[in-house]
Amino acid sequence: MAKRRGYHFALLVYFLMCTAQELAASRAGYEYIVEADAWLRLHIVPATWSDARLRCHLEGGVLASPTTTAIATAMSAMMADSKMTTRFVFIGVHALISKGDFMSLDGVPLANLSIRWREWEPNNVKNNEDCVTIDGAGEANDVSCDSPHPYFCRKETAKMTVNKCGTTADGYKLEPRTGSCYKLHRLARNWHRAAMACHAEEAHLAVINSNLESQVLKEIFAAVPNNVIKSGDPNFAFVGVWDWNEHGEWLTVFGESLPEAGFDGWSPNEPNNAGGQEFCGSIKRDGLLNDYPCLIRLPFICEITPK
Ligand code: MAN
Ligand code: CA
Repeated sequence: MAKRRGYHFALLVYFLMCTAQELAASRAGYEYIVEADAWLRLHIVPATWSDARLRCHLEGGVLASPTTTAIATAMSAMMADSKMTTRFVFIGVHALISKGDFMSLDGVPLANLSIRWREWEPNNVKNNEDCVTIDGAGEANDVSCDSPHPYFCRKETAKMTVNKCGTTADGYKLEPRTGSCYKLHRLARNWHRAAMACHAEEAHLAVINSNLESQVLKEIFAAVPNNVIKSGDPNFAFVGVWDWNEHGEWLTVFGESLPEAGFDGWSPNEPNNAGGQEFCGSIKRDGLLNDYPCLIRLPFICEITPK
């Protein structure tokens, strides 16, 4: 009898392990590569190498390189499974530090990577090929860093834990008064980069839908003193509204007008389009809206709205 119970227990454990594996197989666009104990994501929308590098970084990962044969094999398999129309995918290998000296982003030299060049490559066409793609066969080619290609990001298992805000990104806190999670980024970015950072964290630039939410953001901003804002004006934080047509027609990042969104509280004397270039939305430390130049860097607030 005891033996039978043991058998059933073993079956149960096996079943639970299988289920856990299934769940672990894919998360936030990443796939678990068992042999490498790492997570890979193939971004199929082409980007320049530096935008690709930034996107991976903002996701908490790195533009991936085939550092082992297990990773190289997984990359080929993912490319084969995808619906891409292009053949070449950026990896983290580059020669931007020293021309011709290809290395991964973590400094591993070419000789120690699992890379095979295509015939006649690398050839540094026009002396402008400092970045590297691989094709479905896993063969490498040096290409211009400025031409867009799909790309691979890699994240370590330790950074894949989903928190109660539903993201693997850290720093999000649930606010019971609105039911949303928020994060104030202290490293300043321009408005579009800020939006990109939020999306990389499965969030969006914060959208204020009520006086209460304006009050909540005011408190979140107040908790971050001026001297811990890195490189931007500490008196403003970007949020998810913009004057998309540059004619004073302010919309949220979800396309609603401010009255439709439920909050159009501008700070006194705003919007004033100071300097004629203020087409992106921020809040002041009073929690009220201010128009601000899109290209100047500010701290910013991301939000995850519960599903
Ligand atoms: C001042 C005001 C604001 C404006 C900022 C830009 O604070 O004129 O309206 O957005 O400067 O730095
Ligand atoms: Ca303004």
